[in-house]
Amino acid sequence: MNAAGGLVEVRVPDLGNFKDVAVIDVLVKPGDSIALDTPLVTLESDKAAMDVPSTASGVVEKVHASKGGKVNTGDLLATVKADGSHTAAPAAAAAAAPPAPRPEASAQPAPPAPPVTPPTAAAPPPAATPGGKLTPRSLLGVPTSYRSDLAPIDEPGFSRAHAGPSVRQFARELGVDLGRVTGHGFKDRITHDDVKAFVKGALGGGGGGTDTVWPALPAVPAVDFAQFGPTAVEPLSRIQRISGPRLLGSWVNIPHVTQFDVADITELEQLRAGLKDQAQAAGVKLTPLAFIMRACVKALQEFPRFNSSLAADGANLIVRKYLHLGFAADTPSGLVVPVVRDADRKDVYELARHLGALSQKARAGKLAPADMQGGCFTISSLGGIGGTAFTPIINAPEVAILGVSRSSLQPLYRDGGFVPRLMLPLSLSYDHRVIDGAMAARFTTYLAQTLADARGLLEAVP
Ligand code: CAO
Repeated sequence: MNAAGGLVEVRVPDLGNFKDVAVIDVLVKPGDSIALDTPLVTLESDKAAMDVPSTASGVVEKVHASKGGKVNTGDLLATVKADGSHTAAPAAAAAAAPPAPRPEASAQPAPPAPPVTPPTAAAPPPAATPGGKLTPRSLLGVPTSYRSDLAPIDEPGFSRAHAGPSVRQFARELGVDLGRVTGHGFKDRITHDDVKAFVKGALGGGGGGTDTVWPALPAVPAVDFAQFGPTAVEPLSRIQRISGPRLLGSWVNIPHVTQFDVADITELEQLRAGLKDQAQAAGVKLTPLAFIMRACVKALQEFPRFNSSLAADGANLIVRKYLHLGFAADTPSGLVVPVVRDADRKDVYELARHLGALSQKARAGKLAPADMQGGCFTISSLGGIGGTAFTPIINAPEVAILGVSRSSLQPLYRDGGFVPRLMLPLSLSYDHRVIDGAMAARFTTYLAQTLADARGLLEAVP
């Protein structure tokens, strides 16, 4: 800053290593009367934002910076016709000894604050906000109410938003995309309260009676891949755009554990081979999945907790007395989960018939919403494709999902020697808040035994 004939030049303070910092807002115009410390412009680097305050009181003579432009240390931002009542120390002092990140409206300009790294869901939970409460879920480091409404930050939109540095930093800590927040401050500037209101809205009013608000997950950095080679943009399918946030919501909200097991289906496959043609003649494709469904029904009847959902209060379980089974279907437009209703009242043939009809409908893109609603437990079978195990994501609000991989002949040690047996890999992911490991192991053990008892699966359903 230089004073000449009552004119004070306000320049960009020492920005440390930051170069070409964006001017995201110009807060004054020529003719404005300003006080010492009135913010003149807002700068934002990829790490932080700051207001640059006036170093004199008086009237703005000229604004040299423009919104959307880039500046560096020492660049001229504005000329102020000083009234002589208040003038701050020359900026050279600040440049010689860069101050620590300043609170907003400090008299001393400072370099942008260090980056704020929002904690991840896996990190230890941060302290509750004033007046907030720590809930059991927060103690596990799980966001109290992470919703896809707090979408990843769109940087250009965030950068254009009309907000001061501390609000920008606050928004970053909470993972709020300022581009989606409506400002109610002076000249529609976004305030802290606007950000809080946005988060509360996104969390549906605070989620479970707590005011505690957790940061969203850190965004994956946006990369300009074109700098490394040619690229093409392919839009996600409509189904993928719908299922993506649901999968993410389930993945981040539910503590998943996957229990692996194998079932000896040698006899089942022998039995199925003998019945297949006859079933086909009757218009039913008798695949292993129909038998697996029947076995799952039996296991769910034996372990009703797997047919439950956590109540919204997080303190109770809702145990269903009906049994609709979902199965993941791979379709040209993406993953869908049709539901076989009242699976407990259907024998293997009926299950196979519904499975075939719903699969066909799914591939033709003809499933009605009702075909995909009301599921209690889901089976995801990749057995027709390949693989030995995987970790399926629970289809929330269900509490468990069974993954099935491709069966293969394995040597099994029996009666003093190895015998070839057809083994089916099972991968059961479960919600550890509802199901503990011992129960999951009992469930898969029971399921494996049920699958091994092929004839039992063919029994008529009462
Ligand atoms: N091991 C070995 N072979 C298996 C098998 C297994 N576990 N499961 C099925 N097969 C065989 C079947 O017997 C059939 O062989 P034949 O035609 O010789 O009888 C073949 O694989 C194909 O079966 P299918 O896939 O047509 O029928 P299905 O009833 O097993 O499965 C469906 C139906 C809709 C579940 C399946 O087609 C599908 O879409 N699977 C993918 C599910 C998926 O994407 N899951 C991942 C979700 S998470 O991203």
